[in-house]
Amino acid sequence: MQGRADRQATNAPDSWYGEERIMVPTNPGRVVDLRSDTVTKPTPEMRRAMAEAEVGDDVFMEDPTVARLEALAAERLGKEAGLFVTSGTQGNQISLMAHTQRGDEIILDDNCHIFNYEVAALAVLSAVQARGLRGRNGILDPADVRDAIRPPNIHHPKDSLICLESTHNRGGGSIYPIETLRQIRRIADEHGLAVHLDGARLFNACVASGVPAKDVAAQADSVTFCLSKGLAAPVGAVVTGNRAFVDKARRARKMLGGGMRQAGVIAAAGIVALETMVDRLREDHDNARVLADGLAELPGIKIDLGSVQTNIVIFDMERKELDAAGLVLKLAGHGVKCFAVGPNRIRMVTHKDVDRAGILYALETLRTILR
Ligand code: TLP
Repeated sequence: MQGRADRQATNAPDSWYGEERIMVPTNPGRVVDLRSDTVTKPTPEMRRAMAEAEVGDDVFMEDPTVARLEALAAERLGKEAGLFVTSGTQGNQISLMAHTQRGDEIILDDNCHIFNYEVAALAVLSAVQARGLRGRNGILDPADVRDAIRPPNIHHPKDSLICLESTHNRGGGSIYPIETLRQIRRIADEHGLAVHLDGARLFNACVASGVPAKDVAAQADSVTFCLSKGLAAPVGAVVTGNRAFVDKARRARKMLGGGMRQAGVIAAAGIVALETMVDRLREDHDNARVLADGLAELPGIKIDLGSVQTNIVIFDMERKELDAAGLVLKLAGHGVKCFAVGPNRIRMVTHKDVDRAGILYALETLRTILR
């Protein structure tokens, strides 16, 4: 049994389900890290750009590299302005703060990141109430959204915002169909609600679906996307929207201590990420497909192949003697890292630092364990 201090010191959960942060033995020989695309390391080009970045004080709005990244992000998404933030979580929470008033209600799917993995920040920072709906692989039915919007009444909270997520993390990397987004946008407009899109993996969705980022972003008032997931920058996300929204968001960022100074050093990597790393996400999707197809052939594993649309692979264990946490531990012993996301559910995420050989090794290891 490890002490609390030990567990906190690792700061890398081996499971999001049940007891967290128990160190697992890893095979020092070979490591295939499928825990998340957040583990990707910056490319040599990013490191060079960071070393050479022109910088200034970004709280004074004098950092030319940050300004360039924000303009590039806004342009890619067809929005008026962008704001460089420290993380996807910060981008989402700043957006909630900018869109809502204390006591409002926000509508979201109950499996989304904002509701499950942001430490209840919506309640703490924005003092809003969440109305969780059950989506299909995280994708909401527009009719459910319409039904959830409350008519004005002295007893009711005011519904002010709909939050969507694409690709959807706990939905297994699922993509919001553009027509569904359009329908939800129309419903929001009819009722005067804003729409925020958590597009942490927006470019995975765009590359896989062929729908341009601008078309997706047009369905939302604000969009956050991450630079430090599949795009492999070391830090950061960008929030985009119209100028008035971004002005509010900038104040909220400052309030949270997210006003950074010579942030061009990290923004430089974000520019390289946007300019060079988007198209290669296809490789991650192809690897996820190989992984999913291989998993489908293994005994005691249940996987919905149709749900694997991008770089996230979620599957269920159907064995009495081995639960998800047990399999995670066994895999880690062979250097294959992944997370349990439920008692019998495991998530694996493909990314640029795991190549096809790594995927085949992970499958071979699974085959050996489950034989
Ligand atoms: N997701 C992480 C964990 O926090 C769960 C991961 O490994 O997938 N929105 C979505 C849809 C996300 O998946 C994440 C990160 C975030 C927001 C937050 O991004 P960061 O980690 O930059 O705060």
